[in-house]
Amino acid sequence: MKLFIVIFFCLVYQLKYLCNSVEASFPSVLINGVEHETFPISRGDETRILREDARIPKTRRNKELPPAQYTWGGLYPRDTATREVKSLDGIWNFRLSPKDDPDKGFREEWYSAPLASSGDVIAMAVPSSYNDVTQDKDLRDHVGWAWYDTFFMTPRRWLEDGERVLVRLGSVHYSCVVYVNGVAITAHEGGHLPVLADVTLAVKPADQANLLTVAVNNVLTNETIPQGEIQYKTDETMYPPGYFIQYYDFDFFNYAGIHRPVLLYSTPQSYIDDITVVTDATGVLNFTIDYVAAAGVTDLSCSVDVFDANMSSVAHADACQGTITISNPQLWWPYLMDPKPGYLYTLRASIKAADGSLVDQYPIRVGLRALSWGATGISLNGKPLYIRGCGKHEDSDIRGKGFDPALVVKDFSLLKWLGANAFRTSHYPYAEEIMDQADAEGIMVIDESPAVNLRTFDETLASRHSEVMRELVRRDKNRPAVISWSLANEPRSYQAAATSYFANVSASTRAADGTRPLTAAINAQYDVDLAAPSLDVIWVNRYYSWYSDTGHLELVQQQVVTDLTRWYNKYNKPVGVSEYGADAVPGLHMDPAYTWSEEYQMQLFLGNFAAFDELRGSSVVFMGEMFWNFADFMTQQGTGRAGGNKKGVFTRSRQPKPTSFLVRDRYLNLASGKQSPQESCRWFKSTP
Ligand code: GCB
Repeated sequence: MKLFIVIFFCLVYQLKYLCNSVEASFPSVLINGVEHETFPISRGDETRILREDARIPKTRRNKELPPAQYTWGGLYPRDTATREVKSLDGIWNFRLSPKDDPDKGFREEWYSAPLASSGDVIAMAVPSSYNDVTQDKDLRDHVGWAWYDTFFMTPRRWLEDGERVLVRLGSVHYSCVVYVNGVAITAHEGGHLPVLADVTLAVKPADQANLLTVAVNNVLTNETIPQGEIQYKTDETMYPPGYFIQYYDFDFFNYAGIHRPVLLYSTPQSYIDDITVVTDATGVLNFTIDYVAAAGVTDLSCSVDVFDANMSSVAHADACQGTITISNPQLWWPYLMDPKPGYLYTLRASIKAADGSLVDQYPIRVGLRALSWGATGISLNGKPLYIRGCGKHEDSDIRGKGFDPALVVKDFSLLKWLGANAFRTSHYPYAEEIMDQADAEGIMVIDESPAVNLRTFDETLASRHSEVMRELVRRDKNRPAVISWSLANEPRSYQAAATSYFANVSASTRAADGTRPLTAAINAQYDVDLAAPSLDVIWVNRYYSWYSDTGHLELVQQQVVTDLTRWYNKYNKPVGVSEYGADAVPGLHMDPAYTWSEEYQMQLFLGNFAAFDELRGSSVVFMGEMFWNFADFMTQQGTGRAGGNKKGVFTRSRQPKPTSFLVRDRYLNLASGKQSPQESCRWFKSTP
């Protein structure tokens, strides 16, 4: 009875709390000609907007930036015969704009002089999320603008040679404005994808330092991808005036900051802008080189050289677009499908002047492989694929979502230790350096957009979503490891508007790349979901015995089999499980298995394994299994999360939980086909 009363009062309190959180609707602002919903900057439901001219200072106003600045991060900066790269990573200066006065930095023009001259600064690591690097709760939980700056020098020879000078930020979460010497060069919306700023006209002579300032905003609204919402708490008897929170319902911490490397680089004035490669499994390679000619330059020509892994030349063509055939091709294979997985050739594109002199040169890594899909499943180089993988996060202690090469190496080492051949970039595009490693190690990738937990669907969001997909495809289209584009994770795809929304986003993504199947990780039920008709293959996230029938491990096998069979029977498309799992607190043991214990996580995995084996032996085209999650990760605070999400088979510091040994046993057996995967882990089961 006592418990009942407590629950009743909790519910009443919760309802009141919810009613107090009103969804504010904000006027929109124009940022570089694009309309954006703004964010809260004042108290209560009074809202002020950040004026366009506050974001983009006078010097840039009325100067149209080329649209590509917003959607194309350019080829990854590399040192070549014609280009040079300098890293700007390190420790920068940093200051938050006050939460209740977010436009202060714009009003006071913090970008016009070093941040240190307009107030206090702290040291901030780049790349890193800013949230967890100090002991300051306000910094961890900040909502709004944050300011970074640093100085850089431009090498004299770049200027003497009249090179283009660019700054590229691998990802800034969520939106940013980039200034050089007080001039706003570009603005970008969306984390997880590169931001490119052509600073040629903004840099000073070589003997003078340049000030690079980056204003970063982490606010998520119903118009951003992912979505979020600023909620004002207007009951001043319960909340201080103007109190608001950033609400979001995806299950990972909304880390913010400059998350990936910042590179300063040069290219010639006429430069290679993009390269597209499509291969097959016979050694045929179709290529297209897109270049931009400097004003007045007309007669450029292209050539292509292909080198094997020892950098011996294996093919050459003189064309900007064409087909070359590599004899005795060494195909790209996934890990454990061939003794030499991840074999990469180098395709070096060149553009030359009329006199034959080299103008620009850029190499990309290419894997020769053919991907096909249809009612019978997915095949690579003519062999059926079975996906053994997991969902991951870019997440670690202190750095948050900041890129860390040591972590990349460790994670690939663990993926291979597990015998995994794939991961999904849940729930946003991962760093290009991670994708490079996937190509090189033969780990297949389901490349997911940042559209996680979409709550509403409309045309504006669909066009933003399509734009993000085009950016993602353009960045990753040449990667052999990418075997699928995932449009979204757990959209509320039961809403009527989801039908046209997904038809629309699928069509624009297919137009950008028709060489890979489209998918999404769906959690709606098979009879109400409206996204699947627009997809080529269907992945579902399923938490039987965790979020439903909690504690009833005996139901897992039956429920997974029933569910997946229904999906398959309805669509006759390949199906797979993109998420299943249970939280396990490292070191918590309870036998018989009890929720949150390591035993429970193991038993739940075993139940799923049994279901997957049953499905594999049935008429269902079951394309693979991906557990959730590779490692424990940080989330927003909540009563269902104990210091973050504990569904990792590794801890956040990448130490094994017992389940990782079960997975390893199964995946290695699946890969070798030596023994039934279930056979090998029978001894773990508590019921014989
Ligand atoms: C899901 C989500 C993932 C969550 C997971 C969980 O379905 O896709 O982001 O972390 O469930 O642990 O609840």
